[in-house]
Amino acid sequence: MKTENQRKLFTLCLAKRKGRVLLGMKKRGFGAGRWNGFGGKVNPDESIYDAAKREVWEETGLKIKRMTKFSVIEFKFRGKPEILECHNYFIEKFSGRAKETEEMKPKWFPIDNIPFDLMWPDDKFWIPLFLAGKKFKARFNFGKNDKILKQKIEEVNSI
Ligand code: 8OG
Repeated sequence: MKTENQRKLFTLCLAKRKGRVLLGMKKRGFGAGRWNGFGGKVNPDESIYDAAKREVWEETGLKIKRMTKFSVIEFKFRGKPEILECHNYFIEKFSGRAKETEEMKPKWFPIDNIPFDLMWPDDKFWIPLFLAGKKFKARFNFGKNDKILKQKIEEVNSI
């Protein structure tokens, strides 16, 4: 009998304002050297939403006022049994100014100049959907050197 792969919950949050998107250069750990949104692992004792809020605060110093989920993406790496289930949020309202932290160096990018070559390779496939205000579910299977082996993106009405 095939057993269900173990799931690990993650969050990823993106802010968009006046034609620009806030990204952070990850300075250490998983995904270091890449621009990304803000997020991380969900702790066992917190909700996914609270985990997303906490990570944004820890990584940028921004206080979330309103945030809505726009997608769930599953990531699977060849040779690893677990599935990373990443819950993605659009930061619609926040207060404060993004500052550099131990983990991230933030920068606002014009939406027509997003540094896809310096991001996770899947991002160029789904960030345009986020920018267009779509909701979706997706799955990416990675092989060696983070090469995408298989992908599926499905737009949905609600998530
Ligand atoms: O706690 P840690 O910083 O290691 O969490 C990893 C972060 O990276 C988390 O926000 C989820 C996010 N992430 C992946 N894979 C991918 C990906 O392929 N694209 C993007 N944009 N983010 C990813 O774990």
